[in-house]
Amino acid sequence: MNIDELNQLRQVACETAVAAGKLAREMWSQPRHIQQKGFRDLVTDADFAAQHQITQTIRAKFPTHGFLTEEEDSELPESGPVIWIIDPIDGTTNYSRNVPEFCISIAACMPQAEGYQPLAAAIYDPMRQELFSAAKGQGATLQIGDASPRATAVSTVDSTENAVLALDWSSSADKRTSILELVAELMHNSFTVRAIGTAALAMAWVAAGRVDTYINLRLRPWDVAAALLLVQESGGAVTTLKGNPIVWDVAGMTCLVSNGRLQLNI
Ligand code: 2AM
Ligand code: CA
Repeated sequence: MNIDELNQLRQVACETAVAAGKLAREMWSQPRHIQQKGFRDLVTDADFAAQHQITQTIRAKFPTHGFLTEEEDSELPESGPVIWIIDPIDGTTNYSRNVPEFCISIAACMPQAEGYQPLAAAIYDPMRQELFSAAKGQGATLQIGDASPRATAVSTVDSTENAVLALDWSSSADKRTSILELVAELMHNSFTVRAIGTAALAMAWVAAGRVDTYINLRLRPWDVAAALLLVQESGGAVTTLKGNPIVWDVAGMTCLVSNGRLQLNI
């Protein structure tokens, strides 16, 4: 894929993420219709509305492309030369309770034998009007409001004792136990530990050097795809806890996101 094609994917990812963010923000102050779709797993009417708006816009521009979306939609084609991996609202628990930490995550990916290669990505935080975006080999940027986009870079922190570590708890009991065991150790060795509630935005913050690491033991592809490219294009790495390449799996993926300089020894 040439640079013009990559930039076109990035542009569409950005436009659709910002438009969906505006919709989510408009719906923010209205009463939410909230459903429980799984154990400790919520979906709201805003998730469905944002996803529908995003997928309709992308389908009109790229009729041959496929989709992998968090919210089920049997009308969407699953295969194509490019797969759009979309989380219409990442941080739904926060959103449903009016905690202003959530984002829209959109990635255009090349399907591979095992998993996906993100080509272009956008993550939009509508409460702060922060647009993170990247294209493969072209770097990553953060645009705040109407200001010019600026290149993002991971932090230079290279010792655990100075590191701000971000994480999320996961919904399952066994993953929470594992995270608690990790935190029991890291809490004493690190500067501090934050739980964010939106994996995609926390990973974008690693890309922007705001936090040094993010750990999650059960992420889905739509939580990871866009942020993976942002982190890589900002000089960081997304691996398993042991530092191996991540294993794409819709059932759940373990991810250690870091600035590439820290050795956590976990
Ligand atoms: P979501 O808000 O889009 O559902 C916070 O714990 C992070 O984990 C969020 O990014 C959230 O995404 C994700 N998450 C929530 N429930 C999950 C589940 N059952 N499996 C995997 N990830 C989940
Ligand atoms: Ca979601």
